[in-house]
Amino acid sequence: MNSTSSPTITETSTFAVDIEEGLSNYPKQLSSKYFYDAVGDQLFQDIMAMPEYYLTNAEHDIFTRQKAAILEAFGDTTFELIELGAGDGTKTKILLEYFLQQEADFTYRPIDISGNVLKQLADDCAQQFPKLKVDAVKGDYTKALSLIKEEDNHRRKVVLFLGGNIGNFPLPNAKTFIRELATCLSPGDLLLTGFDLKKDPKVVQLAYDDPAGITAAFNLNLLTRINRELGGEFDLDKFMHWETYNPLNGEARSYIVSKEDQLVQIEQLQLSVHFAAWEAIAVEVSAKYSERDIAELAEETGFVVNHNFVDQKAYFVDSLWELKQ
Ligand code: AVJ
Repeated sequence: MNSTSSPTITETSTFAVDIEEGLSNYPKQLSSKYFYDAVGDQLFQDIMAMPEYYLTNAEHDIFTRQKAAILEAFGDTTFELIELGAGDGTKTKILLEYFLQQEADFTYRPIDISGNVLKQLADDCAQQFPKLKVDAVKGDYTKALSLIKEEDNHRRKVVLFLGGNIGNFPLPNAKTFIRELATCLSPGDLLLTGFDLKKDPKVVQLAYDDPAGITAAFNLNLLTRINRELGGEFDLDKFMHWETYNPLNGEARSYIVSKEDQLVQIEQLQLSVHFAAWEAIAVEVSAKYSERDIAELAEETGFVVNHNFVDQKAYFVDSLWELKQ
């Protein structure tokens, strides 16, 4: 597929099944991958634009200042550029533009759970970079891994996993995921991962609990989505957003907390969910790393750290790894 066609729509939706399971568990949990419906996409754009959410600016700083060093560290200008959780690709476009200027020979394969942003990204790329070959695929990370595995045109793969998306895995799960990713790659293939660094806990806390309440709205929108798509009857006034940052394990975690004892019907699941007063649903992990955590993760998953590209405030690192023999 080239840049002028629309993205391939490959659905791996298990929304109803996952929601039913998550709300039947104790403690209750819902996956943050379901934040990204049309409203959620817009709210995430708003989050990226707010001053407290430093991650976006930090990675923007890294790419603007260090794009030449990044391409140079690739060591080669022919590759397959695969992006997991590409989103709107605003920051990636800085790299794409530079790689094209340098006449790198590559196809860009963005994968994202949200069809809306992916379509936007493919259209933007077609507009801005008419020569760029784009093959966009809608899907979650499981889908992404199977695509990477199937890819066998013998070009070196460069996998982008930017923006702190890896943070959505608690540390042990990140290890499992990267190991699985490694089995889909060949020695010498590269992985560029964005890690949000451990920093002043107040800075982290504010990024996920902003005074304007945008993050709260983003999280609670998941209940609205359940209402709309599954005939749920959540009353958003009876729930609240809660955020904690644990500086020891680096996990920022968000919860949706029931403010009272209540029963919520979800028609399409034929489910009636009981919440005790102050019972919480675990919804998102956004893990933060130290450079040592990053080095250990690379070591334990079969990679060597080639280079750490850090922003000026030392808030964020894009870490380039190479898969060992
Ligand atoms: C898109 C996963 C990088 O965890 O920082 C932002 C999502 N959640 N604010 C993150 C998010 C609340 C974000 N990632």
